[in-house]
Amino acid sequence: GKEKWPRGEEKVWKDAMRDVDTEVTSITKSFVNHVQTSLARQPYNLDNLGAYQAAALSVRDNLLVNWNETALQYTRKAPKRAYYLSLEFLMGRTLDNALLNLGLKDQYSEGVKKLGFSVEDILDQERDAALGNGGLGRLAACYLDSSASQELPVWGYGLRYKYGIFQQLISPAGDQLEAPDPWLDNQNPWELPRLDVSYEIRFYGQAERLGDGTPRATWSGGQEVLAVAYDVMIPGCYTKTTNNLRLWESKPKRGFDLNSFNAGNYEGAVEASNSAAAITSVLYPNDHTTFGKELRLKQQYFWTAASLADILRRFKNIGKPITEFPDYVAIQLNDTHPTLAIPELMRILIDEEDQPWSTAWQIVTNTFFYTNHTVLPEALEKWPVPLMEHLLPRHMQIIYDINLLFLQSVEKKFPGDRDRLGRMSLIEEGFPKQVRMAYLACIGSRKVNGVAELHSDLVKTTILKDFVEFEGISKFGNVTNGSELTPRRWLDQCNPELSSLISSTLKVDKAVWLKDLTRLEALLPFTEDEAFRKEWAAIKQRNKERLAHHVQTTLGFTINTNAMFDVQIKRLHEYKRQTLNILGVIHRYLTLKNMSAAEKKKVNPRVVFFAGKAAPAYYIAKLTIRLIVNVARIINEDPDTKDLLQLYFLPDYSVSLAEVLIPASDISQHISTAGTEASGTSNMKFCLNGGLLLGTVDGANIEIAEEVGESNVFFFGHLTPAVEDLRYQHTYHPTPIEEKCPALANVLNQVSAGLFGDAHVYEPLLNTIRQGDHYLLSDDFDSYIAALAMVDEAYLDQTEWVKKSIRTTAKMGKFSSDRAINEYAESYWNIEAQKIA
Ligand code: 7GP
Repeated sequence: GKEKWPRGEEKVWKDAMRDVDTEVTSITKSFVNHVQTSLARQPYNLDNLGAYQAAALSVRDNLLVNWNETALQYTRKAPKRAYYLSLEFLMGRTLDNALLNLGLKDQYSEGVKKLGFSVEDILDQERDAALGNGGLGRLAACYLDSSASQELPVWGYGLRYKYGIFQQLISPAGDQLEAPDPWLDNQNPWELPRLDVSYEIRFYGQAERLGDGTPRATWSGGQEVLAVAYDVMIPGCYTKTTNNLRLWESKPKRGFDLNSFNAGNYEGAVEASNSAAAITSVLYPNDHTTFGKELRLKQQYFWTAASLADILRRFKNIGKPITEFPDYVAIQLNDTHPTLAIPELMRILIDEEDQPWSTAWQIVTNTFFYTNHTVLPEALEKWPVPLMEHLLPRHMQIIYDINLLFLQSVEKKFPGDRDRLGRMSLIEEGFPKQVRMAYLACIGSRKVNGVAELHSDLVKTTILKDFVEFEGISKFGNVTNGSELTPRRWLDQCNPELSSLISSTLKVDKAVWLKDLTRLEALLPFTEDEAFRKEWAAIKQRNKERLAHHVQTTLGFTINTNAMFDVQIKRLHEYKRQTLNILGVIHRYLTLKNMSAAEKKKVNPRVVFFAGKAAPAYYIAKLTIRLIVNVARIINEDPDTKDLLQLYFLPDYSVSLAEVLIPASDISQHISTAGTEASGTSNMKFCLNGGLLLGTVDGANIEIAEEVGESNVFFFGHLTPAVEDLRYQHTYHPTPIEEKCPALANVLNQVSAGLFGDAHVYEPLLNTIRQGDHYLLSDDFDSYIAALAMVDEAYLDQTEWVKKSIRTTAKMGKFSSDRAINEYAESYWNIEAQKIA
């Protein structure tokens, strides 16, 4: 609304089309050209949104050339390729990333400036592509970036949801409200509709075995839906390689159902067409829980079937026999969501390609790879057999066949062990019976991995223990998520000042160290260089001011930038223990309230930030948000404490918000109950940006501490092996919290008494701790408070703190997604880099 235009000078706009070509003038020329032709708008009369669109279209032209060249060379050389099947890709914004990867950011900044725009304002117009919930989806996005940067022939396959993750609003009472995210409302310049690439996908209908001595069957009738491809270009960093992410959209097969139409049932016909379009309408906003909704299963099959059909068509173009499929194709299953690809490939090989069962199974088990992302029992996918039989009758037959042969081989190895057969069956007994997707993914894959050392060990010793005993340990591996940290986005892009300081200090071009993060180790000697430390600290300070400015302009709060910035940003979940953090904040508040003025003088001010979404049906997680918001309301207004303690819940956490928060953090919290966070990935991003880590001995925290040294992280809490015993104690020999942890009891009682309003509202949340305390808050509270005190203490010595910060960044080499993707490429997929000339 406040924008002023026309912008720039009319003469400059006119001259733009006539200037002799230099790098910058060819940019302005292409920009002005897109304004006039693609956008059909008048030049010299354009708002920031229009400018963003013109810039995006112009950058897209650059990408398209590389994208076509990459595709052409892959087709010509026909190397083995890998396909990353993920129901979520949390891409965030594209323009800035594309500019940096192309090495054109400075030229574009100059070009748009000539026309009267600031590149920052333009970049800010882009809406996040938020087709994901959290870690799993962001990891997929980072892996695509790294694959392209490492010149690896990898494509992503996902769904083109009309609505991404919901927009989070906070009501006056502090409740999370969910609004739809119509991210495609302003045309998306980054996708290319491929109306020529489409497949017919069947649901329901009848499956009949031929009964001719072959395993073949027919599948007919039911509903047929069209899958149409939309392609998204994935540029590599400082390379021509530009890979592809193919997203499927569902459409009715023929506008609408002709049969109903002929029968005069117009409404029925429109309904059928709506139900086809509904398949890709919305991303399910739950992570770590399964719901058993038919539409979700439809999404999973629709996407895996379309992707496999596409992969198969490409393979067939090479002209090799189908038995060589695994020599040309590796398919990575991002958790169990795409597991139906296993019975679907069996169906194609048997029913359509007429392969014998054993050949088909041989092909399948050499093609797929399965990554597990959580050991939480409520997140292990299961589908009711009756639903599967109804929606996918042929696949259910195949799953039964797989199970029969599988259990026969288990019986052979462990004769008479009925318990074991029951435990390992793909079908869980009960009402209804359910298909255990993790087991199907495991036996249908060539290799299985977890995402950090501890997590991979837990996979092997808990949820897949029987499978390790049966199939042998060598099938089970680990690829630590160095991943989620794309060195480009999560340093160069979100923290440009730190990036330039590193380049000038190391005397190495960023094109080099951004692609070899281990080079950061050369920063270590500079911990002793006072001038360097000063500059390092000054950059952190400016990043804090940038965040404060962002909060001021978007929310109207004034933040004390002389305070320590303490950040916890992630999905709201009991296992991630945001509740522990907020109870710790209350504890600090109560302690400050009891201090004398003299004591307060010694206290270092702290600002605590939270951000994150809760699944809409996750009542306890939503109560935690409400508590945070209401505690903030009280303490930020309290004259006794407000200079020393501030608390903010920043609504609508997103990739873009993370890009502002992460570089500004002094300390970040990763405080899951030991053994519950598979890896965590923001922990690495904070550390890369010189933020220190306060955490439990869990997930990738452990490996981060191994790299940076335990003296540079703040660890607390019980260790994984103790968790089971502690839970047993809670259940069978509960000790009242008053006795076990008086400090925590006091905090809980203050909340119950209504210190933050709504006395009764928080009881269900508090009761999760008072009764059962599954996530062990009462066991870890005291050591948590002690760790927070150690952080305070350490922060007082700013020289040593900055040294820790530098050391932390310097030792993050291992956690590059480039390293992770190379491990997948070499040890799993067996694919090689392809130089695109
Ligand atoms: C997450 C894990 O919780 C997190 O620890 C890990 O870093 C991340 O995956 C990437 O590996 N899991 C999910 O986001 C998720 O939805 C359920 O898991 C399938």
